[in-house]
Amino acid sequence: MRREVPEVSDFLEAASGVNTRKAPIWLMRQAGRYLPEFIELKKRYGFWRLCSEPELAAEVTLQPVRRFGVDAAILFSDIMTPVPAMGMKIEFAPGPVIADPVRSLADVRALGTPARDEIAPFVGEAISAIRESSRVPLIGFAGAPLTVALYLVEGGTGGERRIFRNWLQQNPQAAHLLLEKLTTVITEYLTMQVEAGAQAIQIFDSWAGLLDAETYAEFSLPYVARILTDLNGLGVSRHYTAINAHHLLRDVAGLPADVIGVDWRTPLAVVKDMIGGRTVQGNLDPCVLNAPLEVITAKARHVLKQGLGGPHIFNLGHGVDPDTPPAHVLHLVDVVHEFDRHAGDEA
Ligand code: 1CP
Repeated sequence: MRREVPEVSDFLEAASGVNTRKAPIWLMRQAGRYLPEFIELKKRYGFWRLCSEPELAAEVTLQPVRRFGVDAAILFSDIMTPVPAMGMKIEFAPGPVIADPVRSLADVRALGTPARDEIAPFVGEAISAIRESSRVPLIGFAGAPLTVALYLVEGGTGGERRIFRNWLQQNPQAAHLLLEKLTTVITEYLTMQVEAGAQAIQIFDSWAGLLDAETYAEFSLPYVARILTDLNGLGVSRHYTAINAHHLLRDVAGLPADVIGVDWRTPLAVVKDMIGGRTVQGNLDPCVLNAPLEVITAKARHVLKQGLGGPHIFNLGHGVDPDTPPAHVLHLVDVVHEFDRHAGDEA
């Protein structure tokens, strides 16, 4: 069940704007919860040890590469990994839980902005270990400031996130200070990942779509733009994905990212028209992976056709669901690899 890593990377080519013959594929949340080999390790060590022990994080990162032959690995970690060094206690059950959430201006002022090498040094060690043991291109990642802030303020997962939306409206000064601090820490954290060997950087703005366009333009857009601008010149592709963000697309398209990811609601053809030759990433509905194989084939080919005429990195429209059969993921990878984008049909 072990697959080889190809010599020439379609992923790195497509991420740098080349209209490759094959669409490279990686999947958001490709390591983890639906893979039996992950579930076994998690039972033995617990989620946080898998993130914080470099050898374990490296092993989990490479599991989907070996099993499926995906074209890139994404570091096994979480968007909340930089938060403990800022002075917040966090647990996972399984989503992030914060017993003492951030609420007042004083709470925000008390948060630290640790130096680059103090944020999560074990992540840099995991990245070095992965680069030493595999040729597969490695994606580092972070949450967007807004999305990380949501967990810090809500304190837990679930519900309609009204605590956070109320908080933004009631405490704009505290909100901007929190987002400032997160922007500083996330920029340093991502720079550290690149210095350690990450070859691309993915920013997840999973909760951007909660906001109307005006509120997004105030509380997320400028902070993401600053991170992307500061990472320019590091020689890696910068990927940004906002979820449920069809109504924000004009702003998202204007961001200085090299690769724009979208969820399954937005047709790739629409995005391509807005991003002027840059690379599009996405966007099969993760639920399709629970359908019979012939449905997966047809729907994946539909996404592939939508991506023609410019650089495309195939992905899901959000993370792999926990109940996804691994055999269906393997089938998807094969369907994507068999599609000849220059012929517009199967190779
Ligand atoms: O290969 C991979 O992609 C796995 C590495 C990874 C990544 C990229 C994990 C492991 N988490 C993430 C990013 C992440 N974490 C995001 C952005 C992407 C997305 O929207 O899916 C978000 C929003 C989180 C927050 C988070 N952490 C959640 C979601 C909570 C919610 O609000 O619904 C959860 C469940 C976690 C814990 C977590 N992170 C990762 C795993 C495998 C798990 C589950 C832990 C377990 O199995 O107990």
